Amino acid sequence: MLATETYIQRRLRLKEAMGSGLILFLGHDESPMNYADNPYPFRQDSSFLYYFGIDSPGLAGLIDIDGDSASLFGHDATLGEIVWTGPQPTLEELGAQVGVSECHPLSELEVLVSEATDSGRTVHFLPPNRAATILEVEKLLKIPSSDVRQCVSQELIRAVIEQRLVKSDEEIAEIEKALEIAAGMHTLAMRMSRPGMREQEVVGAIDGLVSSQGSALAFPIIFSKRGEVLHNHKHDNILKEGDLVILDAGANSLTHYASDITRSFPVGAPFSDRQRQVYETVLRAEMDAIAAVEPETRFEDIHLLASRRLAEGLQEMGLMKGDLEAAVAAGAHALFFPHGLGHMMGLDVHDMEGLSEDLVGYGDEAKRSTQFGRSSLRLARALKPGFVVTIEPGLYFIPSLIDQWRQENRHAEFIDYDQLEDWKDFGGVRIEDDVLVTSDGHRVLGEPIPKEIADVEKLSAT
Ligand SMILES: [Mn+2]
Repeated sequence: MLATETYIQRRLRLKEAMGSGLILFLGHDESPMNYADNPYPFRQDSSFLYYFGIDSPGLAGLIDIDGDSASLFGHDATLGEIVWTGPQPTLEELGAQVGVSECHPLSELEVLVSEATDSGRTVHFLPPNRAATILEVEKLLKIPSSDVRQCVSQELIRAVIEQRLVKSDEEIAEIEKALEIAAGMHTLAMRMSRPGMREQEVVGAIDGLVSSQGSALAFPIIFSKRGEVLHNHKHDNILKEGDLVILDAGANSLTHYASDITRSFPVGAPFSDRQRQVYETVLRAEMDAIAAVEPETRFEDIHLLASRRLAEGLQEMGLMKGDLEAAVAAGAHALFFPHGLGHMMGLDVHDMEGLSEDLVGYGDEAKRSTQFGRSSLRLARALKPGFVVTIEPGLYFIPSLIDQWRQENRHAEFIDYDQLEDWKDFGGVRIEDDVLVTSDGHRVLGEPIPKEIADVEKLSAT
């Protein structure tokens, strides 16, 4: 948990940003895997965590904008529950940790919310991420579950996004703790990956490292020699000498701030010439994109800069041709780079994507492109000090996409399809770091994790 004063100040700022009414934050409940007593690992709702900080199920928070108060709703463990769980802090004790003194049973929330709506007051709430929360809103606010998503408070969504976008020093320190765990995950994978191993062995070891530190994964691990499958969650390949693998993995700090790092490395051998060419191109794009991070620069422009660097490398490899500026504008490079350069990061690895990907990444100042590749860009807006973003260019050789484009002769003036035939078994390379926008530029967060070829080979190819 962060400092008590942090939660008090966050609620105060939110209250000041809002007009009137009540703000309702519903925490998550346990979610059953197969029956109620066998739940998935608990994950609190991120906005509840941000304003009320308590990492336990069965809670709700209410901020009275006009009445100048914040209350916590939940229940004290019964003796019957304590037999199974051991002694638990009381609701009052939990509230005190986050500066809330008004603590009530959950049943009183329903009464308070009913009274408020009956007297014409607005009850603001955020888009629920879970079906169970939608049903809770239905019960509390008497809104049919099918209408809940249409009734969320746009004013609240905007105010929360505005506030959570800018990270404090306390939050940056948490993200760097999460990065320390990620560094361990990546160096462990580089050290242990050997020919003859199944990918899952490496995944299991990384997972164990995270768990042994009392932490959890920020998102499911991507570890594969089939790096061209962007969100590849299968780990059933056997590693062979000279395979190039992608590891995209991050952990949470104990307060649930995320890290998100990608490295690509060869198994049991130095980079081959071809791997080196692709890797150096991606690394150059990544480093140039990081160098361009500063306040007021539009992230979409950095995406385009990275895209140009990738296209230049592809031209050197004989895979792209013609006017590269025009090729990137037309989206031809997206055959090899079909995703966006990065995203916001914070309490969620794609920060606040559950509130609105467009409002977080584009706001009112940018509009999402419909072009293949560029349409997947999650973040386009101008950067501000305190933003934490990922920079994660990649190059991929996706056989089915190559075949389809070749058949359509798509962007044939920019792509040498004959040369490309020979690359269809390459896989992919991605390199990703987490970057803080500072008042005069940027800072790559966390201790450096090897990414220069010599350093990667030192760890992985021995
Ligand atoms: Mn990422």
